[in-house]
Amino acid sequence: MSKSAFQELLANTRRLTVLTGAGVSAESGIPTFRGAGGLWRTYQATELSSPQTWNRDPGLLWEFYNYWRGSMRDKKPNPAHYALAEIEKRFRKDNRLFHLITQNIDDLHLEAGSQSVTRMHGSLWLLRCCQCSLVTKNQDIPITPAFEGSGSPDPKAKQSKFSKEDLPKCYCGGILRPHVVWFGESLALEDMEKSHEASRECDLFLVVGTSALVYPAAGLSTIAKRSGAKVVVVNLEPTATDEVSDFNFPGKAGEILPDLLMVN
Ligand code: BJW
Ligand code: ZN
Repeated sequence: MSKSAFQELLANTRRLTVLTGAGVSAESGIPTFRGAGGLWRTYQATELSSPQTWNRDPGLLWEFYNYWRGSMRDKKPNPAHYALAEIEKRFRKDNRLFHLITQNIDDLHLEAGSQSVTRMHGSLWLLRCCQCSLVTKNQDIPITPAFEGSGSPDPKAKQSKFSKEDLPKCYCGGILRPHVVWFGESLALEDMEKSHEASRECDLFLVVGTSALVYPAAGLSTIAKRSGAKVVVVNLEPTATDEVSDFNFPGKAGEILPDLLMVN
């Protein structure tokens, strides 16, 4: 499929669903998970952020998230985020349906103006109480005064020991954790339902900047394909989605999307 064939398809699309991953935020300066930069100290970020680490040492995990929140604070949406927000606006204006499913926890799609968004893996800026499950927005850096200056990613950094008193607390007294989804944890039911529905019901499924290795997100393009949608991939590299894709646009999302979606 050439760019013009894609654009003709887009013009005739009634319902567009987009799935994004870490690659869409790479040009905002946020490292991807499985690329260079996916390490914190000697830990692979995806292995560190787990229910097992949380149960063993919540202070260590908060040290990691404290660092990550600090380094994300000044990150801004890039042309890929803005292109997706603009195409949504155009679809709305024409009474066509649009939904964006993101695996990212950085909230940059929302900052760019996207409205119909499912954050499958939660948000770095939401906390959840381990006792009463209340979810609250929180942008404090440091997360509590005890974490001031902590969390250096340097492998030689001295590991601090945090006590229960140092951790952020809910009004009910329970400990607060990041409202994100770790491996082995279930996604919120409403997010699962919305993602499945948007994948099943669309006629064009656009997959941007994800390695498509992590389920259930990785299975959505197959659901879309089996339901009759055209599947189109924008990625720097070949990915697992290529097995079901109708066409690939290789390259950087921030360079390809504004042009492909004709919003530049
Ligand atoms: C660019 C670019 C540029 C770069 N432009 N492109 C079925 C089969 C097998 C296993 C399972 C299964 N169902 C569930 C599982 C278990 C597990 C899983 O999938 N394991 C696999 C590894 C095999 N899934 C889960 O546990 C999920 N829970 C669940 O399903 O519950 C029920 C259940 C549990 C257990 C068993 C069975 C059922 C939960 C998954 C949670 C994922 N969480 C994380 C961490 C979030 C919080 C945090 O970070 O602190 O989410 S892991 C991490 O990976 C993060 C990401 O959202 C996610 C996906 O990564 P993504 O976005 O694809 O990033 P990368 O780095 O992999 O790829 C970047 C891509 O961008 C690359 O392709 C680049 O080329 C590209 N790129 N620059 C365009 N400029
Ligand atoms: Zn609580």
